[in-house]
Amino acid sequence: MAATVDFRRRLASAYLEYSSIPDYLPELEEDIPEFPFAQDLLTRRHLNIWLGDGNTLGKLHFDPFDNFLCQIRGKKQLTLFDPHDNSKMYEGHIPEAELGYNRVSGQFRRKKLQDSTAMVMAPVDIVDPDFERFPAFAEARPLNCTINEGDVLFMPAFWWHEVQSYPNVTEGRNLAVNFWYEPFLTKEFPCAHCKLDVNPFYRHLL
Ligand SMILES: O=C(O)CCC(=O)C(=O)O
Repeated sequence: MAATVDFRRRLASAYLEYSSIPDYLPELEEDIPEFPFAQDLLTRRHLNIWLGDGNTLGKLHFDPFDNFLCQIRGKKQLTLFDPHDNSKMYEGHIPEAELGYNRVSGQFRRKKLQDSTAMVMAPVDIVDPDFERFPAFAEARPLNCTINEGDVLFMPAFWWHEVQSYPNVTEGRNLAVNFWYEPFLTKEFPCAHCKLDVNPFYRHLL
């Protein structure tokens, strides 16, 4: 569970994100069958739930898994960048912070920094990029995509994505699940300058 603060819109949201359904909500798993074409081809590593009030912003990052992101309630607008643009993205391993909320002041304060490097983030604000600090980003080409209820987006591993969620109008929530698979194209990780290649795990398919 994460508390996401969207400073741009001055909203604080509770967001159940990156949460493993088999670990935390196993009773749901039988309602979420895998896509047959993927089941026969790819090896599933995670099945995650993403549940919030729909006012959350997932900052620019990538994950080392092939991803089927399935939108169930609300919608998500994604900005995507090809991993071949990596030299323009200023890849960094920005530790996530644990925040404490002060009810009296209504302020969040940083309690500690996590030491995980699982999250690979770009420091660039894609809405208002600072081209003096990040000049190469001017050459990166974004792809924009919206997924609505019932849509599934296939996002190959290492594709950069920033995700703005919006609530479903009648229920005021955003719900998605995603299947993360062992990636078909992979690279050393974390390694900003390494190139993608066929994952030896799948060489038998070639
Ligand atoms: O929906 C979000 O807030 C982020 C989703 C995401 O990062 C993912 O599917 O890998």
